[in-house]
Amino acid sequence: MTRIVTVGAAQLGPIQRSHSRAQVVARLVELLRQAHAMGCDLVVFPELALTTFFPRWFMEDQAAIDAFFEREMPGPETRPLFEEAGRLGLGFSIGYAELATEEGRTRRFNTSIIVDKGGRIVGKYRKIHLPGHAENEPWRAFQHLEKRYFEVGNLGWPVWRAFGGVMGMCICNDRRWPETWRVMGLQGVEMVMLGYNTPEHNPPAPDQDPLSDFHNHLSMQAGAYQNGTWAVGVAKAGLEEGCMLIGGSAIIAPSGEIAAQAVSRDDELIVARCDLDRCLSYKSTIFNFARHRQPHAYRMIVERTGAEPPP
Ligand code: ING
Repeated sequence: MTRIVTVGAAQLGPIQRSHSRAQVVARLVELLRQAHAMGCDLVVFPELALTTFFPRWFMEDQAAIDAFFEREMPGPETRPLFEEAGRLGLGFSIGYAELATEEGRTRRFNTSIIVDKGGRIVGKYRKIHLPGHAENEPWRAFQHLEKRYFEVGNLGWPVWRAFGGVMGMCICNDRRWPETWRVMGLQGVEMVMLGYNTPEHNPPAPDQDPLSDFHNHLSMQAGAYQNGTWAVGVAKAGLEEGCMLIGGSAIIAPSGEIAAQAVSRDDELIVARCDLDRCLSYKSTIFNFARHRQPHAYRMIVERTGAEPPP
């Protein structure tokens, strides 16, 4: 039996600060149309796909910051995306900055959703691993203030039955942490969708810059293989407000092999026919968690936050 989901990874080129949401949504709609022409069931868009990556700037005026957030999803400017997807019979996943009122207070998250072919939001995820820093660090060529502008996600890493399989999400820096993948692996995930905005240069660690693309694929290929799941990693890429973001969007099989990969740093759709039953070989043998894992030996992973070397 094969359960094929034809997936489009819709990589975005730069979104400049001057680009309106309407202009961006038009680009997303064009990518939906290309995906439909290629027979896709599902399209994955990047992290914070509606605006420029604003955490690169130190801002103190909350109204200026909140201009980058969505108060409703879909809202007036994003509804055309939902409508076109419905017309084309496509599901999609998209990342955006979420401004919500919960428990009587305003909350701000780096969020992604899964929308099914009927236009229903079937899943929401809020980014848990927030990289960077919370205070202005003017020594940097550009800031990375996700710890300032977003709260740590409060939804865990759920998975949902959709598109004939078990679907999950994570966002950008999450992909570098094996815990992210394993929590979804322990729920039987068969496809992890994720978007990223990854600068080529990381001011605190310039030695790693030449390996930015390698570390991107290493993280996703490892996560996919070690949990017997497909992975769809989608970049916002290119020179965005003077900051070069890596591309390298890829669709990765449960074997860890790259099934499709972007070759530009612009808007680019890549497509793969993903047979979800390819997960079974890994989940039933080498990564049969029930048969092989030894949680009693892993307690330190949950009980300890930072590394504590011996005296
Ligand atoms: N971006 C980066 C990522 O983890 C980062 C964080 C910045 C990593 C610079 C390395 C260098 O891919 C986000 N948005 O998490």
